[in-house]
This record gives sequence, structure tokens and C-alpha cells, in this order.
Amino acid sequence: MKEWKVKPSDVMIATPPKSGTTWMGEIVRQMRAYHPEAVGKDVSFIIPYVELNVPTPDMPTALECQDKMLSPRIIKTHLPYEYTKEKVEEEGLKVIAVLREPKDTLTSYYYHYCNIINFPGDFHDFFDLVRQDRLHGGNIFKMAQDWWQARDLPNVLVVKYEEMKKDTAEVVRRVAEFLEIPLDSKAVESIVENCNMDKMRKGLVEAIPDESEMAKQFFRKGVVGDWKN
Ligand code: PPS
Repeated sequence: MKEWKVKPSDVMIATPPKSGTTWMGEIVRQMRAYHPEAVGKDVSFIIPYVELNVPTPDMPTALECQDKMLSPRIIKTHLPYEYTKEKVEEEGLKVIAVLREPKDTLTSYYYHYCNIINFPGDFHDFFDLVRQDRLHGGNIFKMAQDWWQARDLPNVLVVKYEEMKKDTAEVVRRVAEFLEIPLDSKAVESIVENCNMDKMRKGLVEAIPDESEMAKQFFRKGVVGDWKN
């Protein structure tokens, strides 16, 4: 984060893992085409994580990828608040934080562990990791609490996954207002439609056909209250 340079038009999507990062990312990505400063409709399909630096010789680092991105850039992160605090509070970085009922987040996270990273244990084993604060994405409770406390900053918008489920169009309008992107009702409707789970799943399967199973598992159920099951 010390090396990363904020641009005034940047927007960062910050969430505890499994809280709606990808969904909000796609909403903002779709919206980006209507941004007054956008160059055409050219926006990357993949939104990079600020913290994901892959140190292999032939792979550009996340910072290098971001340097090459066209502005206005969309970046995402699961970093704890304290790492981004300076950028947010002193440099005015715009952040959309998405929070989700933690029981659903952990349910989703458990399936992520099983399906995506081959965790061999059951939910109890997984929950032991939660209790020991050993999840690879960090402490979802602390992250949610910190972003919630930052919600009154003018450059921070906090949205809940449950609100996105209940009325996606309302959230799209709120995000557009926050990002100062003018959208008419047709644009809102089209963004909502393009960001539904089936379309997003299909898009990912087409983008990475060799890993279509993973893509299907990633877009799992997308419902509120699945923890009960
Ligand atoms: S990650 O790995 O941290 O980036 O995961 P993240 O994208 O934050 O969260 C994944 C969960 O979000 C659900 N999802 C959606 N729900 C509704 N609509 C859309 N379009 C959508 N896209 C992703 C996804 O299914 C994961 O939740 P669960 O409960 O596992 O289904």
C-alpha cells in the first residue's frame, strides 16, 4: 500500500471475503462505461486485487497491472482497514465497502475453502480456523466493523449484500450517485440485468473455459440466509 499511488478517479471495492466483491465489481465495471471520463467502453474484465502480488518472473505484479489500467480504475481489496486508512482518510480514495451477514459470509467462505482451495475438513474444522483467526483472508468481523465505522466519511459508501439482493436497482442508483456517474433508468435496468448471477456465471465460464467447474462453484447460490441450511 505504501508503493501504491492513488489517482483521484480511482474507486476501490473493499469487502471481507465472500461478501459480494465480485457482484459489486461487475456493477461498477458495467457503470464505468457511462463514466464521463471513461475512454470508450474499454474496461478490463478482471478487476485486480491491490494486495495480490504474484512474484513470478513472467507475471506482472498487481501494482504493474494497475499502472497500466486505463482510468478511472476499479480496484478491489480484502485488506484490513488499517492498511488503507491513510489512502482513505488522507488521500480521499473512494471506497465502496460491501458487508454481508457474517453467518452467510462464513457459509460461503466454507464452500470456497472446500471447492476452490480443496480444504479437507468439515464445517467444524473450518470454524476452528475462524475462532483461531487463521482464515487466509483475515478476520471478517474486524473488517466489517472497521468499514462500518468509516461509513460517515464522504468518500466511503457502505452497502450491504442483503440490500443488493432486495433492490439491486436502488443500490445501482446509490453507487452511481456516489461515483457521480449519470445514469438514466434504462442504463440502471441494463446494469441490473447484466449483473445477475446467471449472466455473470456464464461470462466467467466463457472467459476461462478450462476452469468452468471452478467458475460454476464460485457463483454458488447467491441467496440470503443460506447459513440455516
Ligand atoms: S470473493 O472470493 O471474496 O471475491 O467472493 P465474493 O465475490 O465477495 O462473494 C461470493 C459470494 O457472492 C455471491 N455472488 C452473487 N450473489 C448474487 N448475485 C450475484 N450476481 C452474485 N455474484 C456472486 C456468490 O454466489 C457467493 O455467495 P454464496 O453464498 O457462496 O453463493
